[in-house]
Amino acid sequence: MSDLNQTPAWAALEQHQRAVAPLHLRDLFARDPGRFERFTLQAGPLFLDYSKNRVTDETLTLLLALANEAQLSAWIERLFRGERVNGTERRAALHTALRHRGDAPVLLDGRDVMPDVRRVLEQMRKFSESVRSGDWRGYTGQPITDVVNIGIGGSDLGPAMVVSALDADCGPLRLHFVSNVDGADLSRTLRTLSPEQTLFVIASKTFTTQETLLNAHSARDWFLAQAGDPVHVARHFVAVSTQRDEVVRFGIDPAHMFEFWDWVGGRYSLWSAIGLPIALAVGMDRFDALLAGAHDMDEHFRRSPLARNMPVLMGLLGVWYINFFGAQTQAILPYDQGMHRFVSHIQQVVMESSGKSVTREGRPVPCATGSVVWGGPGTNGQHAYFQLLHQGTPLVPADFLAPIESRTPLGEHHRVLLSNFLAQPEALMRGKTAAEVRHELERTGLKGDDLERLVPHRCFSGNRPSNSLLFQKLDARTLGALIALYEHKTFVQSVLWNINAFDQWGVELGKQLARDLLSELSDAPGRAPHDASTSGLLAYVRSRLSGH
Ligand code: G6Q
Repeated sequence: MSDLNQTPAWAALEQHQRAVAPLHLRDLFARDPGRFERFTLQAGPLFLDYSKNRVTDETLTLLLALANEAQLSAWIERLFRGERVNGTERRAALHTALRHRGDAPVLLDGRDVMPDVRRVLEQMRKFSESVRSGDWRGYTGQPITDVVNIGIGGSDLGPAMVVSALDADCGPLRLHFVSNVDGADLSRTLRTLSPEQTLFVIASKTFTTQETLLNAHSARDWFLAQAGDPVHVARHFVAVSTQRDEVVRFGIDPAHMFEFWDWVGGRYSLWSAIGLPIALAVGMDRFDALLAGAHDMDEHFRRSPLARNMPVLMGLLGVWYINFFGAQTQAILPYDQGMHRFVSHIQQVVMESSGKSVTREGRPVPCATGSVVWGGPGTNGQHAYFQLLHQGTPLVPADFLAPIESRTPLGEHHRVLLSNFLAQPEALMRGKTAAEVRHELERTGLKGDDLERLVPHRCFSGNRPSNSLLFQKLDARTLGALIALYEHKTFVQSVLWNINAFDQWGVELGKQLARDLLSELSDAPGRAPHDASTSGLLAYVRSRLSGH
């Protein structure tokens, strides 16, 4: 494929950007009473207002032309049809099969994957129901009260996010997530638990990840210190993995293994058996609703015309800011405390998928790819980093998300939350002119130099773009649609940049490097000489370690 930045569509967008850059959103709204109607879209439970973006009708036409140039529609079909879109690992990325509904087959190399998907879903249902109902007993005959998921990255962030977003506290089980190899993570969690009533889910696609295996071994030692006989491990340790042999090697009965497959990427795996802690926390019916919501979004993404396609529009708007305005970061700001882990999960989806600098063919990419995704729940951020959003120099496109209904009986809290959700994008868009600031200050009695000195500090340039995403309430189905929306948005951008969204060699590098240095910490010779800084640091750490 030829580089997209060499196409007429790209050149047209560059030229168009020069015309749009001086336009102020305030004027675009004033001039065009139909802007909100035209630049809003409903997809299932999600309502997107993208009218506060620095775009005109022509911008969207040109961005869609760019998408056509990149053959986006054909790539979407390739994704759903199980083609090997992950070229470097020669794998499909069929996470959409995990949430597929109905009886139609989903073929991978001519074989229907759905019987396997359904078999594992059924296994998850039986198991989660027996643990939740108290039928599943620990080694002393007591029911399970606490579940500890041990996993990292894709085997942690997704399930941990969904469990906190779906308000799992009301279920019969307490869920804990241990990911960091820093022993503080595991010991802090185990401190309050009783081995007799604790179930460990060891979640690892490869079952070779250093952090997870070390945490799992330490958890087993902790368990056996009380339980004594290793035969009891079977009632307290289950595994989620693609690697049966490794699971057996660890000592978990394969009957207690929940399988998934190499065509499921780690950051796209919460829909697979990696979602077991979700089913344990909120029940299999709600896990199923989560899958159904994601499937609704899959259908919308696959079937809607590009111009009325939510992940496509959000992806193209991202490209507009990253490639034509030089934006380097993007904020995600959910006005829902339960979504406090949402940003970390989407951050992984986006930054691991788009953090690439060569094309699918291995040539250097000719334009910027990806952006730093950050953010957190509103209103907290308003008292912290929003200052930079309002008055800083970088352009930070922001997504504001909010449920219309609260899940708590504290209705007044929710009205305050919603008023903030509405106020911030408006302020970012409108800004405040010098005349408005003067008028405001005069009303406080300030005048002359004292007033003028303050004016530049209290002006807001505005014209800062945002999307607003509203949904009735954050139930499982809606959350499924929201996560799938960001997954597909990320895929759209990868198609435009012609990069592989489904490999992660940078993550693999981290795994490799740490293994090598671990042996050197114990005085074993290294495989390759280090630079002076690393050798110096290694020697420093070694001397202090042995000094203890
Ligand atoms: C996700 C990444 C990465 C991975 C973890 C854990 O896409 O590949 O975050 O999920 O490194 O890997 P395992 O599940 O194999 O332990």
